[in-house]
Amino acid sequence: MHSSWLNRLFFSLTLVASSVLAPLVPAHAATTYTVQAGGSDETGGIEVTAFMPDVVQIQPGDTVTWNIVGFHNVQFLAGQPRPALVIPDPDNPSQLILNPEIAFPVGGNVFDGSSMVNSGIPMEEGSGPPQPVPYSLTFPKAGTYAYICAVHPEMAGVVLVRDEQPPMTPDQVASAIPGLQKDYVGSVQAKEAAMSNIPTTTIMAGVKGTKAESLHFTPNRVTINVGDTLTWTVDTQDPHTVTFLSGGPPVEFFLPEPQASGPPKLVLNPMAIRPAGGSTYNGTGYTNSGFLSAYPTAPGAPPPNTYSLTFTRPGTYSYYCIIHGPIMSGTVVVTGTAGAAAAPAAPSAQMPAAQMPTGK
Ligand SMILES: [Cu+2]
Repeated sequence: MHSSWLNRLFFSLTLVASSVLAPLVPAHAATTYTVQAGGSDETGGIEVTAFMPDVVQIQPGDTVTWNIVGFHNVQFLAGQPRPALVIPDPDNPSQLILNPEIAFPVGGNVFDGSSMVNSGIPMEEGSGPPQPVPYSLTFPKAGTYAYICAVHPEMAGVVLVRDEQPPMTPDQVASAIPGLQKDYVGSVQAKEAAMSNIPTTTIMAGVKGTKAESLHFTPNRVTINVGDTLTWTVDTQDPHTVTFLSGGPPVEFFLPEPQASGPPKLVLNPMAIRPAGGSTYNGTGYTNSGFLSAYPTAPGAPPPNTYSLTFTRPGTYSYYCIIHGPIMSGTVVVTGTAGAAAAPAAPSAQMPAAQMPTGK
């Protein structure tokens, strides 16, 4: 009796309140739109470097959920400069670390344009295609909000927050994603197919298509003669290494250093990023290109985007990229007679210091 009377009072107050407030409140229920950040083929060997779709229009109060697929972040800079992906460790400038401002979350789950927010990078280990990791932001105010993936220089998006009805419903936005991903992955597959069966001494470390790139060496297997030199070239947004372990153990790219508080420091393993083993290879010893990138890693220096190695002994040699792991592997078959080639150059030659990444 008592409670039903209260209920009725509450109900009528609600009616009054809603009729008074109605003209002030946007005429829609808060809605969530899903955008995919990055993507993959079914093997994990081709990564999409796009937000799909890269422009989404919503209304004030709506939420965007990004499903982050792979090594990407979602970062709204809010007027701050773009952060460098790799920086000198403030506590020990002789080592390089993954910038914690990119690697780990910053800010909450509401973005009004006033200060930077960042999803952080999902750090999932494992083989096979990456699994989606969601990140959500609610946008209370109308505006035009640009954002980036701080890992991939060409990966950017915009959230348009407008009072009027958006042109696409959340379902329409979601249903556009598979087609975009297929097109971007397909652009890489077509390029790889065209490059695969051509005899060559030049190998692409990653093949760059339209808003996607491979984690493959292409051609993946080459046959050369003793004394020949192979050259690897990088033009992708991702950096790579060309690394011959010669039967040694795999090398970690990150050496996490636990901190007194907060997330670990992600130190770049010097063994991964520095060249080793010289300019010739006889099938033994740790031989590494060091950090290869299409982008300069030191002010005024050219990008460290090529690596050459001369093969001095017949055999079948496998190599891989330390940054991307076993999915990015290749094979060199060297034919001929040992000793038939000219004497190899001194194996102690070092790559120039300008090729070391500094995060600048
Ligand atoms: Cu990215």
